[in-house]
Amino acid sequence: MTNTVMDTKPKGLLGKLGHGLGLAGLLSGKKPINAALLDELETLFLTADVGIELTQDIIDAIQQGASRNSLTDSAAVYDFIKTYLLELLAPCTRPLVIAKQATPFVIMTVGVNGVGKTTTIGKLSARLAQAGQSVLLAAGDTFRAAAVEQLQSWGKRNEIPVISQPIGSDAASVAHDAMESATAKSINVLIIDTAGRQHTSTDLMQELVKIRDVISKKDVTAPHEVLLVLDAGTGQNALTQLTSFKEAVNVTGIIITKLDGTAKAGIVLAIAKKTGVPIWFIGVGEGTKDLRPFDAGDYIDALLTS
Ligand SMILES: Nc1nc2c(ncn2[C@@H]2O[C@H](COP(=O)(O)OP(=O)(O)O)[C@@H](O)[C@H]2O)c(=O)[nH]1
Ligand SMILES: [Mg+2]
Repeated sequence: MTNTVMDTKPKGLLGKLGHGLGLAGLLSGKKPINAALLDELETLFLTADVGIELTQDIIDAIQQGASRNSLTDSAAVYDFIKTYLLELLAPCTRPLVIAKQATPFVIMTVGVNGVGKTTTIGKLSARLAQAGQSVLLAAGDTFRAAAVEQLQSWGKRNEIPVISQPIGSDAASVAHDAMESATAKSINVLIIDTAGRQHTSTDLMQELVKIRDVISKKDVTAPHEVLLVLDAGTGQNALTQLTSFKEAVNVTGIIITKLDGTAKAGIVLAIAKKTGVPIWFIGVGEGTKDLRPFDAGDYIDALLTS
């Protein structure tokens, strides 16, 4: 038996997305498909951080459609783009599912410094607790003093216990303690926070691999998920992060944060193009409720019109 936590439909995403594509305006009416229109489209895509590769793919596909006469005007292009993007996102729209038989179900959270890992863990743990799961958090960012306190304050706010050790402790040892504690207390979900910065990025990846190994030693099936947190505001840089974390710890799900404010929402498409890994949630603010299940249809609607 499984239990999904993606049970609520996002509402009002339209007002929350930062910088969309604004295609509805450009493509309304029945304008001819010509070089000027394609140029404008290209600029809109690139400005919204869709990335060169995917932008080129879409423009090529439109050109092909136009030359085969299957696309005859701008309104048809709008529908075409919508369908194209929905298909692109389809493999990434799988919810986070907490398998009941895993005790605990372990989610290891990774990502560079400042992307929103700790905040996202706070929001996610609140959501899980609300859905009736018992949750335990592990303060695996032992690199920064504030990081442990930040996780503890989220824990306090939502009455969720937090396992921690003093700053500078071995993060793998925190993970080990947390595994023991979660097992002893029959906790459903253990979420492990990690550092996003070490002295070098090699140190960081080595530490993450070590944490992973310690978890697997306690339960060969764990970690059940490896969550990568990406900040939409970092633009194309997010793709580089995706590649390096995937290589080091085999990412199984993504949460994209800071899609509110000035972030360019097209980055979600670039991420989808680069990977079939599910995008479980998106972050649209700093509050507990600002974590929305990723809904491709809502997202595309907001992206195209905002
Ligand atoms: N606007 C906005 N801010 C966010 C979001 N997620 C996190 N933040 C903020 O980003 C900053 C860094 O977050 P933090 O969780 O400490 O990042 P970490 O270093 O990866 O753990 C904090 O000020 C958070 O409040 C989001 O979805 N939207
Ligand atoms: Mg943190």
